[in-house]
Amino acid sequence: MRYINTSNHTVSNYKYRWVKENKGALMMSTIQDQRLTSITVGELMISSEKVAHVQVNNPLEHALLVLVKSGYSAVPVLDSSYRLVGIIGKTVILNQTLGLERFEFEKLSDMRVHEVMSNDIPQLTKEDTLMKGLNSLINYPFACVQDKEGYFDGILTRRAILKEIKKDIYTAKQKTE
Ligand code: 4BW
Repeated sequence: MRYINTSNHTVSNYKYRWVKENKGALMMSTIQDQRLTSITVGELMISSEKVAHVQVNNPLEHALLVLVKSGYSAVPVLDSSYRLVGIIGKTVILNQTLGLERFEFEKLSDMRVHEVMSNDIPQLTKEDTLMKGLNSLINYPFACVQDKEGYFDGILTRRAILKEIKKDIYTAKQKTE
């Protein structure tokens, strides 16, 4: 408070002192920001071979089996050429089987994945920045990564983004201490 009064001269003295005292932290924060913005989705994604997925024409029974066995609540849906076409989750499948008084699991063998999957897929490319990935993951637990022809490359998860941001915060903290 001592430095702030109505005189412009005193305000600029205050700003000067503040910048001087916090120069190290400001520089570090800029370097950190540059590092974060230079990281690409390709560096952080889980590659396609490690991603559990289902095929668009699979019966719902198979999709539920994959979801239960893998432990994931939702996975990508691919066509027979490994192009990304949607996302399917446990909740939507279970809702389909919900009868008036019980789950009618027999319905699962008659229905196909394409009948219930969601086409609302957050999409990224390997070249996109971490910041673009971060924006996609505000509303979704994972985003699908595909190439220009629509072939599936993998997924970017919230976990991967959070890990990277945590790493950055720790590095910045250590360097300013
Ligand atoms: O089997 C699991 N192993 C590990 N290490 N963590 C798991 C596993 N199952 C769930 N988790 C954890 C992760 O932190 O619970 C979070 C929520 O899982 P979800 O959404 O609801 O099944 C996981 O967060 P995440 O790693 O940021 O993943 C976000 C979402 O991405 C998951 C799932 O829908 C999808 N996903 C993640 N890895 C996948 C995958 N889908 C298919 N194959 C994979 N390898």
